[in-house]
Amino acid sequence: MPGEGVPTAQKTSWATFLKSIASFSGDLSSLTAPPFILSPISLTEFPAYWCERPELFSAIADTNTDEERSIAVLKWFISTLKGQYTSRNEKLGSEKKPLNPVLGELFFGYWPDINGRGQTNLVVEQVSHHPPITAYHICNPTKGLELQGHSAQKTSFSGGSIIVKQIGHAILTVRSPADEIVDQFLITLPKLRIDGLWYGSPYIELTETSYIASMHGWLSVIEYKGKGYFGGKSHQFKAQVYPPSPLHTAALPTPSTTAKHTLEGLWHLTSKDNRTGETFTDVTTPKEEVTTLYEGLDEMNEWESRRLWRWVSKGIREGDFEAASREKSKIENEQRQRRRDEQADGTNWQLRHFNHIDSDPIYELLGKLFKAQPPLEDAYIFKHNGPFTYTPESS
Ligand code: HCR
Repeated sequence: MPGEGVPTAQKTSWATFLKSIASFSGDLSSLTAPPFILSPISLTEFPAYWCERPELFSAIADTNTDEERSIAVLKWFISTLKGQYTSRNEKLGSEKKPLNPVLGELFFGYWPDINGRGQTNLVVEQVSHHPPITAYHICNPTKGLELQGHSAQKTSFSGGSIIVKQIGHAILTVRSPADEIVDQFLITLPKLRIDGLWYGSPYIELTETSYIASMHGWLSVIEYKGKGYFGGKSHQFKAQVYPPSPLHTAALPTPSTTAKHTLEGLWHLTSKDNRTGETFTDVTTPKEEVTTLYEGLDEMNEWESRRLWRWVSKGIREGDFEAASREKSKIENEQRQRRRDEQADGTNWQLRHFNHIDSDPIYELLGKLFKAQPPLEDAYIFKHNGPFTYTPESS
């Protein structure tokens, strides 16, 4: 039934919200949404989804060949999708509108070293507010793994759904114990469709194609389909892994035209290797949420997401939306004042953990494997060399 997921008192504001998004293109985060659809979690926490199966991330380093490594990267990537795109439905009942981070907002976390997999550390910084851009750095120094990326979104409305084009990419670097680069991967992000709006129960479906390209010429092409395709199931994918062509040189990676591996299934449940029939991914087992370095909010730095939004989140969680909105206005006004002060002083906000570059040379090179669009992209490079030791003061 239309609107059945919407509380009676909010049906009118939901209809108004839907009308406003139907004629809107750009930054959805700036639109005011009815309370029932608000999430108490900021977008700066989302990069943690990349590592909620830390053993699959660390397994990338335990491979012996370029081919094995490319398959391990694909396995880890597919296994992150359930967390990235369905966890709000599981936790909060439907997809929700996350808190829109302020410029300079931070999130730090880690996954501990268990059974020799090494500790994995996460540093996130909101590097732009308008448009919202979130930069992240995930590293497992013991295993020589480093994932660096940024994420922004461009939204439009089509056929009753919100279409979200993800802007940004991630680069995964694998290093030897002697700190030499063994492999590098360019990871692009799928397009999202937010369905179920009419019913007030939004959920994500992934569409079109994303790519993982390695510096040795291996290329994974991942196609996403939802209900109505290949037998009508939600969250389907088919990944084809192409080996490097014999003509490939180290300077210019080129994949062959025939795939060597095909992996297929449901990204939120299980998938199989088509050739062997063996299970490829299985995300039906529990995942491991990130641990924040300091548990108590008072111990955290004032820019850390959970501390910064604490009263807004409390209001949303407890259904006290007046308090949530009052606290949100305080944060927004403080931000506006900061920008005015900077303008008056002729200064600019300085990023703490990332440097911006206009064009990412790794994106540019590895993007040639699949004719990436756009052919050039900017990037945010982690400032700290070697493992970064976090303290509330250092943030
Ligand atoms: C589109 C979205 C904000 C961005 C979220 C991203 C793309 C962020 C990067 C993560 O790695 C993956 C990810 C997952 C989320 O699905 C996606 C969000 C879904 C909704 C939200 C909109 C800004 C809010 C729309 C409001 C709706 C629910 C009515």
